[in-house]
Amino acid sequence: SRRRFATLGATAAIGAALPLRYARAAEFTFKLGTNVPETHPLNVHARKAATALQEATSGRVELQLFPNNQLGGDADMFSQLRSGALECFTLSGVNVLSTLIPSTAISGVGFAFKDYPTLWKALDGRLGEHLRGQISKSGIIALEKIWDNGFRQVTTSTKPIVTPADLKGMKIRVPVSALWTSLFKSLGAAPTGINFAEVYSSLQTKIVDGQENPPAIIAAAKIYEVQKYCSLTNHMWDGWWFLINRRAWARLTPELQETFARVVNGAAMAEREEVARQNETLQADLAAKGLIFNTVDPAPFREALSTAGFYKEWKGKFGPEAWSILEEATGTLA
Ligand code: X2X
Repeated sequence: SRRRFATLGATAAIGAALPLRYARAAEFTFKLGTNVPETHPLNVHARKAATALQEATSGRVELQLFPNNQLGGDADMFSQLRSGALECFTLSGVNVLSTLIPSTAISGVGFAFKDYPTLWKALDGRLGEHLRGQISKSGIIALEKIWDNGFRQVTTSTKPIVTPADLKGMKIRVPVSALWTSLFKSLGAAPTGINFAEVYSSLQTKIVDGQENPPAIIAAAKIYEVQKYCSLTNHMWDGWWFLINRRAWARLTPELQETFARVVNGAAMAEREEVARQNETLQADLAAKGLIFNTVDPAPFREALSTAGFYKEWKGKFGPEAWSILEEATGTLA
């Protein structure tokens, strides 16, 4: 429903809250929830997308950003997205999305992607297409370009992780996800599923001794304040799908849908560049803040996963079709 403010001159408060050129309420207001702090490139580029979208639609479409779990944790935001209370949510396919659609976790298989070129080729290609198809079957729209979170590294308050033996029995936080839990159990650790909103406090109060995330998150969420070591395990890559409630999406005209997708996918591409930059430069900053880094040989970790039957189990769960699409990009995983 299109709301016009004929007496805009008299409604100074409303007019003042909007840029002058768009001095009327937007026709479509979409809220976007994210689970990471304001300063993370995900939010920086989502804000840029909001401005670009307003310009590209002459103010007809407004994207309102709610970063840092302001609308609730991952599980809360996901149920709001499904009910339509929240129009947009950036969510990893390996995170709570996989509690509804188990197949979306396949991009998080341990040590699957060796580098960024390999993974963008897969996620912007056949694997991404396959995953968006699965998401769409559940009545949720996923835009084409996945946003970068990054290659994940283990941080702890107790000791550096050099070999799988160092993870033995370690209480480590993972997102709420069967694949993530299985990965760390297979490596001998004692993982606990916790939404990102509670990660800082659970590290601070020592509910867990460690967690795993890329440098851009360790910096934005100030995880270095409550952790001492960062071991460069690169054990998996993760990203965020830009998800949209199907009924909200259907309210946009095809032209507005096209503009929305173009602007948001463009912002995702810019975010990828920024995250890649940060993940290269942040180590020095974080080291200066006291985090102690060590490099890790991935071979014994991959071997431990094979020995524990991790690849065999997940190949069975995802099924031969999805697994072959993954291995088309990564080479044989065993
Ligand atoms: O929950 C996490 O650790 C985070 C922020 O990286 C994800 O969204 C998967």
